[in-house]
Amino acid sequence: MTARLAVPRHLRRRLRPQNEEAARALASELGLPPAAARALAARGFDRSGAARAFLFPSPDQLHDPFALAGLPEAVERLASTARRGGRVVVFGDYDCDGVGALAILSTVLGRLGADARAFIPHRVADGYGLRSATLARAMDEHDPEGIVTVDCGITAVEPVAEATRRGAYVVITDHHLPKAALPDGAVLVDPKLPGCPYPYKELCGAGLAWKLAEALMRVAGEEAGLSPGTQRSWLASFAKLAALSTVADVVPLTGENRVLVAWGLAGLADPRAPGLVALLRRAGIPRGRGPTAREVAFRVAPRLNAAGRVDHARRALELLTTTDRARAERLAEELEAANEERRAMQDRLVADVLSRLERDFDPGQAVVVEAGDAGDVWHRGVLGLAASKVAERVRRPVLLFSREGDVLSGSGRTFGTTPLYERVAPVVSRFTKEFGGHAAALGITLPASAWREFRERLACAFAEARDDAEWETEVLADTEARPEELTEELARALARFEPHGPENPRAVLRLRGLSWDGRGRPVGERGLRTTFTSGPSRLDAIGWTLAEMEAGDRPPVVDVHAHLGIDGWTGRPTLDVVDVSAAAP
Ligand SMILES: [Mn+2]
Repeated sequence: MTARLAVPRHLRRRLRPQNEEAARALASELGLPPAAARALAARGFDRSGAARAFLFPSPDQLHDPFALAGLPEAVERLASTARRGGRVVVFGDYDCDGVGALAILSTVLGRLGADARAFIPHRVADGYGLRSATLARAMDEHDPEGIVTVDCGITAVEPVAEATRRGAYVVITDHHLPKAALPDGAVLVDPKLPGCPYPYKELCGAGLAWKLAEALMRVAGEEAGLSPGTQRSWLASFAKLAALSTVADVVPLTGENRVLVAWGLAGLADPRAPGLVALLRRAGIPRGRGPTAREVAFRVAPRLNAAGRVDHARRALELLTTTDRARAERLAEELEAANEERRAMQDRLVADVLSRLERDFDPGQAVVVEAGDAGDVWHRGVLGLAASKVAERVRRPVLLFSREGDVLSGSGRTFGTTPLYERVAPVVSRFTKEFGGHAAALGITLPASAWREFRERLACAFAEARDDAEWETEVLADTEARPEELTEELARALARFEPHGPENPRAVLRLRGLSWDGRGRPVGERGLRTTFTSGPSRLDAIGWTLAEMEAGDRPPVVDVHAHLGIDGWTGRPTLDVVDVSAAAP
């Protein structure tokens, strides 16, 4: 690591506003340890009904799918095709969300009698989304009476017009932000459409496909010979797929998303489908329990995503839908190899970008924008992954572009809270219409001739809007706890806050004025197992980066921010340290 890239980290420590009165009521009404009740109240679950629903997520909390604008018409169209055994193309996306959504919707349409054909664009050859050329190919290949999209299409004005001109009906189901111009002549289902009364806006593509599947079952399941029990068991299997996709798509794990994920992950304790069995085994998830959201994010989803990154995502879709054990094993093995290849590609690109930045990164710059020639190193399939790795390293938003002929394809990832799309859109819209994304990530296709001017203007725009507070790391404590409160019972109550993800992080407790002798046993590369004390209390702790603090710099009296868990080895409540600092006076 060179000095140039040693960008300092700024920490901001904050305690969520506390609501003692609500916390006391929750503790007594729900029989919770007071610290858990304080954390819940501080997160806004300050009434017992809401708190109970949060602690015990269950499918009966899901909203009525028919509240989604456009959904009743979508169901009518698709159910009518299914009844007649008509053919429909389910058009998806090559990432884990798109593939999960395709698996759900093509399976349910097939069960209801349709001739459902899944179609996935190729990441590099076709590019993202419902494009005219890709859609034309799908129609030529399958000659369907209708097309239903999942996880894409809400901005595809021209392609939809072409498809309807060719006589197909089009149903768009998407969760991305619509632009001002909406596709005409199609049934549109997207919770983010202006005026859609649906109470929850954060579903991912597969979550939305699950809602559509539920509605289709309700309308057409019985005539297709599916008993209510069979329908429920199908929906439970689809929840497993929706859970993987929801975690993979990094959408907020709040409300309905969290309900689907909790249900699906619990269901994965008994995966049943041969593809899921093989996939979970390869990902090292022990049999008999479902994976955690974290395990899905780091071990399961990357394997599903790898297919589309290095080759074609259809292998991931086949894995999720096959009923053949031997085939499932074979596909899981292929995805394993694809994932290894993806990792190597990503490492090569990150190394290339970092070596450039070691030469000319200037801490004064507010964004990193780099391009390279497509090929082994600047492979389009890993631009986004590499951008987020580089962003973590230099603590700046990063955009990486791959040059192929006269076209640049790029992928951007933000750092901290910089609203990436908002910063980039006004600049990029001068050069191309082909871009989309949100606060955290975006994709851009640009004429190569625009590169220099684009890069300069973007650097200016970021410099003008620069706000270093966006790049600070916030340690947000849910509540302050006293050492004697750190019991097994509290650890169990806090475990009910799972599954964790964006907007529902693991609870953080703040402990003040603990004594520390600074000693401990090293764990892994940078970790330390240690003990804090407070009067008679001894608090076991593990800090995964704690050994980075030199032994001589360890203060004798500290404030600690930490999660509370049960240690797998000792079976005792143990602090999982987030941050240790000299005690505030
Ligand atoms: Mn998605």
